[in-house]
Amino acid sequence: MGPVISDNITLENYLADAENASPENQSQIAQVVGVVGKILKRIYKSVQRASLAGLTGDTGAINIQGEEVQKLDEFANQTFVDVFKQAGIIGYIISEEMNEVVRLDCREGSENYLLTVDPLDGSSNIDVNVTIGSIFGLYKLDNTDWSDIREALQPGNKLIASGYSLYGSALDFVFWMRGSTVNGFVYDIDGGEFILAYPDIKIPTESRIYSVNAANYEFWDKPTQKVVDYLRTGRKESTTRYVGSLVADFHRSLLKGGVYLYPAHDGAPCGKIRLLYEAAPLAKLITEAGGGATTGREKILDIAPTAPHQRCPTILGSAKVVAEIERIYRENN
Ligand code: AFP
Repeated sequence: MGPVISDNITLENYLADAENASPENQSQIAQVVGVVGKILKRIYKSVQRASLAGLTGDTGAINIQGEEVQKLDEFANQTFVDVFKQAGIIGYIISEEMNEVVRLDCREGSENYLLTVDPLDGSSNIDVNVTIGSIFGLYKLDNTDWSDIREALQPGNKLIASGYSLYGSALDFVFWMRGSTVNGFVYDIDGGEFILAYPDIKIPTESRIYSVNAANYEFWDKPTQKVVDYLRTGRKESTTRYVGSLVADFHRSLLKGGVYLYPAHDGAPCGKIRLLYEAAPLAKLITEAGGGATTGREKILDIAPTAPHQRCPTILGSAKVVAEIERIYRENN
């Protein structure tokens, strides 16, 4: 799928149109997406200057996931929190980089909105100038009458918007909001605006490309090994692409077709990908684009989260390939 450039459709125009078409439903969602767009521009600027501005390398801290916190992780996380604090349009933000959900002061009527964020996905690629990105999901909670966030978390099929950015050779912003299709915007550095370049994205239903860290092969269970054997040798002209940044592998799969897998393995019984910050938002987006999203054994969008930082085996991709993978799991369990 190639870009279709339209100078007229900026992100701002697109969101204004969405609000006008359905003011009651869309207004809040469009505003949140607009603020996310602003944040992405800020993070992109810092990513571009990271090695000159002392923003590469780790902070010395270990996050709740047990991973080293990179300086850019921290910067990106703080940017999301600070900008949304100022915007006053969501009640809560929860991030891969924070232990606890953060309650934000907001205007009346916004209290129920919860934003989930992976502020910088693929952080191990920061220092080597390989594509990284941010992922977000937006929920409207049923109520705010809870003492522990775990009581309020919802499955991915309740998302009302989700998307991701790519900080690569360009800044891309791809998202879906309730009532709309999946659209991709590219940042025009000269004009300082996001321009619609990939309208109404639909993922090809078939593809020979698969993305998986095959070094884990011997640690996978038998059904997973069978799945990857099938992807590798069971189809003609199959080929592997693996960047090691979910956003980058996901984006290629979305535009060209393909499948991304991060299965469970010995030592990581739920895999590595975080349900709330990565798997669910991308599962929702790819499903809206006509693709599939599964753990192999259940639909990612049906998983009711029991903890903010929980992980799930993650398979995202072209519908026919994902259906075939589900069949292999079913028949080999
Ligand atoms: P980081 O953001 O901690 O680098 O994790 C990235 C990630 O969750 C995902 O973006 C990659 O697809 C996956 O990890 C790569 O993991 P492996 O290095 O185990 O293949």
